[in-house]
Amino acid sequence: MNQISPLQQARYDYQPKLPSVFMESGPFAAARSGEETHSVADQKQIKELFPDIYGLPTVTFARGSTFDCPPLKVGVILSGGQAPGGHNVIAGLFDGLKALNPDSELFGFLGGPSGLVDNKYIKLNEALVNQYRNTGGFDMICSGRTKLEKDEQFAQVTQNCAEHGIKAIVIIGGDDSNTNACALAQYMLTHKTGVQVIGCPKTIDGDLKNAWIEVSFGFDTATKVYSELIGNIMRDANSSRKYWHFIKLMGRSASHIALECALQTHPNFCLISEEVEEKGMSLNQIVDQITALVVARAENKMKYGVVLIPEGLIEFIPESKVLIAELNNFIGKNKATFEGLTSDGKLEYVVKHLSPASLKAFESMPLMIRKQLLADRDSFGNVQVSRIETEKMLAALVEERLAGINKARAAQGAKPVAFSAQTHFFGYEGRCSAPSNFDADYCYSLGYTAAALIGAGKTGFMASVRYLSCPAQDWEAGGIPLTMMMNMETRHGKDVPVIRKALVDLSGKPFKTFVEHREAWGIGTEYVYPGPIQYFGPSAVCDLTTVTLRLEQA
Ligand code: FBP
Repeated sequence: MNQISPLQQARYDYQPKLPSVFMESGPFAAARSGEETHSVADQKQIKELFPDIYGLPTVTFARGSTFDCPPLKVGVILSGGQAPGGHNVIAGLFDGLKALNPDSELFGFLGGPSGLVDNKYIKLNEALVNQYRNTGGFDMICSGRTKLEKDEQFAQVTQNCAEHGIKAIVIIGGDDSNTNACALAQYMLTHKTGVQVIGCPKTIDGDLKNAWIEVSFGFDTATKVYSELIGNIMRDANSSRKYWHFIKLMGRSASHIALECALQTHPNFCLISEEVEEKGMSLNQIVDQITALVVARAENKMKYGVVLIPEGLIEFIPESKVLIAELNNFIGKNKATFEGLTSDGKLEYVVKHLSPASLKAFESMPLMIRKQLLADRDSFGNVQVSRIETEKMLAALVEERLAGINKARAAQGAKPVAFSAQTHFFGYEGRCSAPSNFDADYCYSLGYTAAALIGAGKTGFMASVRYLSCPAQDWEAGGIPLTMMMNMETRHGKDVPVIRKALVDLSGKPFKTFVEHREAWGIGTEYVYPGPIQYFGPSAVCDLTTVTLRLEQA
């Protein structure tokens, strides 16, 4: 065991808060059924694919009385990217199961979904769980990105569950992992295995949300960590007054992280991918906007600034989206030839086959980005947009644009606009941070809710904890059928059922608040320096939720 820091030692003693229904009734709370549910779209197809889950009513826990619960054997996996609080979901699940029956057992399958298929596990006991309470990371049982979606895999999972006598599986993951949880739940029902499947909403990206899942866990902590770092950079920029900082922020697709960080710190410029797509903005227009701001600030003697860029941006710029689709398609079809080429050879090969519009978009990008678009591909041959250094691309393009402007200024005898850029990418810095009090409480409550759903015999549900901007005791715990979040989408040329990603709502309060202020933040220096996450002290400081959640629930 590694040496433990004094802070972590103190965090072991932190008792996460639970909704009052669990404080009173433990996991024996009564599962009250609500309204019958429907999927967000494509009801007919979703119903046909998940006949035993579709339409099930939502569940809310109310005060209940103890019932005789047999010892339960339950398996748990962490799936996808790390998010602060995962260990507390497991701790809440463990405590909930032990409260249902002290002889219950929890199997932690290792390395994500593949552990469940390959039967790699450890049994979680009190001593082990105690070492991970209120800690960041997923290292207790680790995570993985194997897709659990084929019948052969489901059959293997069934066999493993039968071998151990496992009656329920909890899948802690994002939209894709919970889509797979739904398919597994349906498989278990179709084959009458008696194994229940419950999902828990995880992802720092914050794109797994709806009226019942107000936020996925990890978003709160990760955005606080990034906002602290952005605030520190802003203070540096405002002290030295010589750099423009271009900061890319994680978030595979949606811009929730960038928006939340902007609301917390008030940068000079922040792109929201969803707005870029809606307005059909080109890369040139984006560069023009940033350049205009650099010039305007320089005219006010401010040679510095901070720009936030969401990680998924490139796929939301219409011309780049078409380009990426063409590249994915072409490279996917010519994988063998493509992989045999050098980096320069790849460039020559693809330019011969792009449409004129995509060729123009491709050639407008700096060489480094063109190479990145061709270099990093996932197992399906798709470009991994998270590895595209858009922060460097934008800084380079602004510099190029300014060179032209400065040439014209020189001809008129005007002083050049000074511009010196620093680039950053904040992502991994926040994913394994020790959970904020909010995430520690929320995650523990989600795990406890999952145990209560298992005790109530539910399957094909996602644990839900609502009214999160209220004090924890007023939170409402329950569950929703996973089918409620689904629709049909085309993936790799096939129509498949998936949980719909929640992108930034351009008519929602968080985005509107940002729009109201962005001009003033652009030309002024209204930076906010949030400082580090606080774990001890006044509740107004320690239990603060995100600005997004507060605005959404105001
Ligand atoms: P999940 O959706 O699995 O939670 O992961 C989100 C994320 O953190 C994205 O923000 C990022 O693009 C991606 O994971 C990076 O993945 P990897 O850890 O494989 O580099």
